[in-house]
Amino acid sequence: MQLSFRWYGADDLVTLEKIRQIPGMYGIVSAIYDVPLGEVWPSDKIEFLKGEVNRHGLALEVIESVPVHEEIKLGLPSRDQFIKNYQETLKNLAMAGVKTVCYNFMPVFDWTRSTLTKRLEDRSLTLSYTHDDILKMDPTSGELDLPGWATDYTTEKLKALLQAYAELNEDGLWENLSYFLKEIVPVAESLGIKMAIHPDDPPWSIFGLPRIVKNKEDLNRVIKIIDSPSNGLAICTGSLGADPNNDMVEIVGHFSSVNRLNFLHMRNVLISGNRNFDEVAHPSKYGSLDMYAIMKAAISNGFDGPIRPDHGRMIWGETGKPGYGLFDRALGATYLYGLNEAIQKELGNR
Ligand code: DNO
Repeated sequence: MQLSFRWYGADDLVTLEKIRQIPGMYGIVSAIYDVPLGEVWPSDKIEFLKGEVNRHGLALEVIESVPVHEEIKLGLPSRDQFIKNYQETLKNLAMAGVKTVCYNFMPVFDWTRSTLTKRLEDRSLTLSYTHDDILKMDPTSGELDLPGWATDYTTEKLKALLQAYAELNEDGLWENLSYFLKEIVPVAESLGIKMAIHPDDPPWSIFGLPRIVKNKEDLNRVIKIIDSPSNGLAICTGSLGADPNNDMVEIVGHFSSVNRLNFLHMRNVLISGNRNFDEVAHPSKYGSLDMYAIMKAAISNGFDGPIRPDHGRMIWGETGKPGYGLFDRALGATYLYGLNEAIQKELGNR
């Protein structure tokens, strides 16, 4: 297991100095944040990032994410140029020793919650999702602003995008994912990079947008588009696990056994009703997921790749980027480290 931590670069309140002090920490998961979406990430910026991370005794082997331009997802003629740029970015990343690249294929909006500051019983603050609240929201109103969202759209542009996706529907989105992967995966494979698609979060349609990476069937369909270890998955337990029909132990075990689990995000969620959930502390007892069983399914089926604690709550008065403070994620990392040690010993590995 390569224990890793997401870091948002020089502006992140959580510094590399702090991250390196978390027991068992191996790698940083990061990205280049100051290159416009769709453009090639220049080698000098990547080398600089790698230098910073390495200087703190940490590895830079995982990128999350190289974002996929909306025009690729929509299948517009301009996609070919954006795909070329993506291939160039992969080449530059491979030169710097990057081995895993995470991405998603969610139209317009990345992860979505109805509140970023729900107070749990222990007084910590957490991210929470209530489907009825989402149904009442108008994403084009300009009032909504979530950390996972692109914020530079005008209302008009957003309306046009929503309309274009409604017309595209799920079948069209699948075709466009297929087109993208057929261009990207062979390049990634030749560079020794493993691509890892992140599932939709939450794993159902929101705002009438098509979403296609929601369950085991979808994940299977993705990996069948091209059969290559470079066409793999970033399984996020908190994303897929918000749907109780997704058996996370089975899903993680299966994709680990077929060598398509390229990256693992460990987060626990407490499902409180149909399409309602809170993000909770990582240990199993706080949520609906059996984190031990999930870890064991991954490891006993051969997974030894990058893993990171996903979102944390805000505890001990910390403020900062929603989901990405230091304290609760560090506790999560230590918990994962402990699970790994116990599981490895159980399996007789050390
Ligand atoms: C949420 C994250 C996602 C993820 C992207 C991957 O906190 O897990 O934003 O990074 O969907 O492309």
